[in-house]
Amino acid sequence: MDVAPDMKSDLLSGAEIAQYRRDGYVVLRGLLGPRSIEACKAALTGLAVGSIASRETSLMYEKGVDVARLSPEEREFAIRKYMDFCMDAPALRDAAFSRRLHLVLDQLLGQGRVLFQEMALVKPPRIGSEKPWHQDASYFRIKDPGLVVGVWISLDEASRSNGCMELVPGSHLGGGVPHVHENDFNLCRIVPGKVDLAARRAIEMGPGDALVFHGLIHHYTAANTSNMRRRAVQYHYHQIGTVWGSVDDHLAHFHDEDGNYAGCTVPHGDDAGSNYAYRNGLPREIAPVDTSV
Ligand SMILES: O=C(O)CCC(=O)C(=O)O
Repeated sequence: MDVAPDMKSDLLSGAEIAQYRRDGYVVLRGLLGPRSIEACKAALTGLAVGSIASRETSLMYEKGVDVARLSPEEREFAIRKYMDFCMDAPALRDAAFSRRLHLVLDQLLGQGRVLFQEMALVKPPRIGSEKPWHQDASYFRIKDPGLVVGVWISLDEASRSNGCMELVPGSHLGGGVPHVHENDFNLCRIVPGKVDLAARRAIEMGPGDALVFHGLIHHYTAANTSNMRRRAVQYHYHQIGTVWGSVDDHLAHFHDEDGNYAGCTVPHGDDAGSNYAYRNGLPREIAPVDTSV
């Protein structure tokens, strides 16, 4: 993307670029301005209560919730995750296309990428469950995980008490590590002992702040036991020219000591017949939008 003179201040400094290389993440404060934040929150509410039609969006609920017994308004507070909403909710698509974000990603990864996945993680007060330690690249059969970046944008204050992002700086440099799950793909986790918990860092963020993180960084969010909401949207991008591969290609990055597949893209455990179907992301071109307002 060309950089207009008035946008130069949006660029990362050399030190911040070096930090991304070394630590595997960088925080962009105030990526979304107040109007964009409100529009994103209103879109999530609209999708939850049905005032915005869900043509492609899917909703997942916290475990143990009897959705049929809840009113639409109550349902919003039982949702764990929204997926595939960009075509239904322009405000959420605009956040993914933030001009400043893509100037920064051009700096970090080179020019040209696609948005291939979107989700919102909205840990409801008191019942929002934890997301175990994992590497996002364990979910994507991409041949070079270094060409994938995750962007997690907080819509509320995110602190230790309501389940902010925690990560291990520099863990992306160790490559893929084995994961296990019990046929709940949201609970796919790095095998015990492979996360350097002593080095974990909590990244507290305000509304509109964005965490840009490498596809191989070890990260986690705790359960939300507080009375505060913790809504966030998360987008994944890969650079143009990224090659999607087979399970065998993925096994090259994610395998156990015996060489067995240990990524998060196939069902395993005692229910290998679950209805999970892996699909590559949907590649959408970026059309930059000003989200600073
Ligand atoms: O926002 C969260 O709670 C977890 C986000 C995350 O790491 C993921 O979904 O991969």
